[in-house]
Amino acid sequence: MRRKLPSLVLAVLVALATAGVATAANGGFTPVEPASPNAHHIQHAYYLVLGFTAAIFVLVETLLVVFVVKYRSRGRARAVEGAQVLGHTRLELIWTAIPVVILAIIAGFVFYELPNIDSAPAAADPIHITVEGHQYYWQFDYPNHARSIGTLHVPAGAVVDLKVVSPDVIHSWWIPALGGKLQAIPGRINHTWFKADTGSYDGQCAELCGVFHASMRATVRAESQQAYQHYLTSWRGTIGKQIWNGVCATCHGNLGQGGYGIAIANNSLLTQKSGLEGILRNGFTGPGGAMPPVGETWTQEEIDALAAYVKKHIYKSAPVGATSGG
Ligand code: HEC
Ligand SMILES: [Cu+2]
Repeated sequence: MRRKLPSLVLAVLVALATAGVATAANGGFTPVEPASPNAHHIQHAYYLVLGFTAAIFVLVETLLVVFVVKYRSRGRARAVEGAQVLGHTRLELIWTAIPVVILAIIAGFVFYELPNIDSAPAAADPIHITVEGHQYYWQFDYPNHARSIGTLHVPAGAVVDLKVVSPDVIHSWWIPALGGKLQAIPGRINHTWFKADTGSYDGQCAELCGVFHASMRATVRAESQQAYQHYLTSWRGTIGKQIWNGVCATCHGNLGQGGYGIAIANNSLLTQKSGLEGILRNGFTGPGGAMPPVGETWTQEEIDALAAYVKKHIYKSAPVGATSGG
């Protein structure tokens, strides 16, 4: 009895600690709350699999504990073997058949849900947006040639068709609340879609694409039709800032004070548009590391907007003697 008490206390404590996790919002066990029909259908499949695995887990663990107790040694000498059991045809058939049935149900259900995950609602007249994965940012092109970096603006409730591409390496587009992952592969065009409820949904590149993969976040903002239209007409006013924050700051720091990329706040290239354009379009490697051709697909207008922004807001903005990168 003296030896059982500590293990019992430990078991209860472990049970209490994990119960908290299990009942916390979402518990970390289930996907984020879906906000698009395809994400809803993915979640249905998830819950079906979770149901079976949870039931099997409980069954196996219960039997394990029951058997440990029931067939304990009861003072039998260590070297003496317990009763030997040889085969049980009926039991073996059952535990072969049941998994086959379970797998067939799961496969059948997934095939049943797939069309709803794969294809957008037929009647809709979708908005076509191109999603371009870059080292290390997401760029969005809208029907009227508007563009945004990092944040995708869409009207809530509209069916949005996404054309997912990449000019450099493989990335993976993933906003969990709005559906599954889709790879952005150089030389290929992939399609996915969503129909988002009003709100803001975060995601992250889901394919290791280089040192700053972790900074490759994306937000989808599903807003009113007016707010969406407003972005389409006003994007030029913010694109310089969007590029700085979404692209350059990842490596050079918010104020150009340096990080992975060198400190550039005092770099006179920030005031020379053509020189700046050269390194943005072609990238370059120096003693301070490699800068990818982050601006290879930017229009002249965007380069101009960025050049104006850095000249005004970044050049000489960081404190003198701020850390230089390495
Ligand atoms: C993936 C990281 C990364 C990103 C993103 C990035 N840079 Fe760089 N950048 C570097 C590195 C590394 C260097 C230093 C290379 C060297 O000189 O050794 C550099 C150097 C520079 C220089 C100095 C060039 C010189 O010759 O003195 C400027 C100016 C610059 N970057 C501007 C930008 C701007 C503007 C952006 C955003 C459009 C940007 N960078 C985005 C990594 C990056
Ligand atoms: Cu990526």
